[in-house]
Amino acid sequence: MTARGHQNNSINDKLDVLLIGAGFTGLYQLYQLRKRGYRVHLIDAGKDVGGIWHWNCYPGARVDSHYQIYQYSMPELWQEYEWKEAYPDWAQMQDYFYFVDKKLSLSKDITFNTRVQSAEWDEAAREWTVRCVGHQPVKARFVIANLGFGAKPFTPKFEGIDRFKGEFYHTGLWPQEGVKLAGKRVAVIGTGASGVQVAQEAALDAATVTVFQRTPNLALQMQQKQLTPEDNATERPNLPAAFERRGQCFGGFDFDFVPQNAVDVTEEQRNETYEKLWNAGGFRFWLGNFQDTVFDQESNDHAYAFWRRKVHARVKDPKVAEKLAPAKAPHPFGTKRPSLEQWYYEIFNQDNVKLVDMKETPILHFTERGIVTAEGEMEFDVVAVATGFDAVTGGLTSVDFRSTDGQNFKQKWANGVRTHLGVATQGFPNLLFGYGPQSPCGFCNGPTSAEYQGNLLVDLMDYMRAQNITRIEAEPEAQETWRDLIAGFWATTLFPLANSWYTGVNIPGKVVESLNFPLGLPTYLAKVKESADNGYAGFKLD
Ligand code: N01
Repeated sequence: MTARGHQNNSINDKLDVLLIGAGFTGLYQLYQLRKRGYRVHLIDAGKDVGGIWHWNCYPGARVDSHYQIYQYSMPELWQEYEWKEAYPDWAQMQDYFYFVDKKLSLSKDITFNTRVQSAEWDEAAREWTVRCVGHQPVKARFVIANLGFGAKPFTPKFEGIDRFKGEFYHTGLWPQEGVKLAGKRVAVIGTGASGVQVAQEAALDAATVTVFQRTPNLALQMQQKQLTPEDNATERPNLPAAFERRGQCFGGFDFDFVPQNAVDVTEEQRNETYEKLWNAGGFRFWLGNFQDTVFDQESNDHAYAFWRRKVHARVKDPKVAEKLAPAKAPHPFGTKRPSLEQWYYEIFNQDNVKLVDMKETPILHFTERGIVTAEGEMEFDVVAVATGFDAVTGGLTSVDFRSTDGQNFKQKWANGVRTHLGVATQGFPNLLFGYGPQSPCGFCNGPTSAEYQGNLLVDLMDYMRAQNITRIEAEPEAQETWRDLIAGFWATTLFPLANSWYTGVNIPGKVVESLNFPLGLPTYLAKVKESADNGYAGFKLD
């Protein structure tokens, strides 16, 4: 994989559709809309295609979905591409995006290195004027923002951070040229998916690794596998069925929950199922577990106890094991996104790896040389800040999109997110979003959502074109119905008991609510179909 240079295509004509974001979602729409004859162009702040896989290049960054379903379903792509690992790393993902770009000739219709700053709606002309850094304003009838859920990295305000003389990087803004960790004293702050991966990788050759954990990650075994060309060839005939299955499963994977309650089977049956799921690896112990796991505390306790036993068996020091997998669960299992790990727990058996429990010994402040806790100063060469994102809404609230009543998304959603079907908000006509707030987003495998939601958006464009409709806006009542559906369901689950980016609680001052559509992809698709079959009910079209 080599870095590529792009000419900075400029946009001179009025567009039918301006897409923002060159990840799985935006690229799919570019391909589909162009094929259907729309004047469409895409803008991205990054230097190249890939979206989150362009930015997420920290050591150890790796996909948490197996490759079979973490790719596009277009035959010209999957019939040819060779995967090297069952759970590909960021470098392979970048390579995959370059392959997709080449096969589908996408980047000729993309302007890179261009961050969208603001956009205003012209009611008379029925079009958006979109302003970007380094480009003349762009006019488009429709804008589709495909900004992903991790567009806005979050760094807490650690005291004295400006004094620190070492290297300091947020995992979501990791330098593209890489950072050498070998032989260095590395701190990792945060133990979400990013923190677990970077800690695990750093422990291979860093001089020391200090992991600052506030909440243990209930991480699951990845069961990584290297793939030969023969493995790829053997698996290819199975891919169409796996792609098809994605639309039928809660999380857009090719497996679903066990249609049984954990509390309704014997202990022996339960453990047999757990063991099978565990050994199959990936998210199966989460999204393929008993159907009552995230609804029923007793069922959840069984899953947690099984998971805890597995972790304790791998960590030699019982005190450290207890910090990583405490007797009292930090939150119900599965209500905060588990990570996939390969040798994460074993790193704590190494002499050069230390776990700091931030609940007992929080970071007091930074110094020139490192970090001070109640136990004293620790010196570091590199600090990897893996503290997550202003997730799901952060992309939209960072751009100054102005509604018909002059508000931006931050103001509009000051009392909580409101959308219809997770694709549009009242007051922002002709502005649609993919993989956005109140869509399956955070609960859905990315490429699955890119295609299924992409099809919804493309079909909607086709419908409007066929009916000569030039304006679409979400209806306020439909937004309230959508919001109530989400909130009502959320309250029946154990999810509200966890502090996670699923609810926005990780960002100071953010409204705490379910930011994603939590009823699963099949229910989402049924709701979309219901609206489409009724002339896109819930939208005002004219
Ligand atoms: O972020 P996170 P992430 N002081 O928000 C801690 C996707 N993803 O970047 O749990 C100290 O999950 C925070 O602690 P706590 C994936 O969907 C995918 O890891 O709030 N610590 C937590 O440990 C994932 O879920 C992949 O107590 C602080 C961590 O920082 C999502 O992105 C790879 C703190 C943040 O965890 C986000 O993952 C990477 C503070 N002030 C990411 N503030 C793959 O598929 C926060 N923390 C491979």
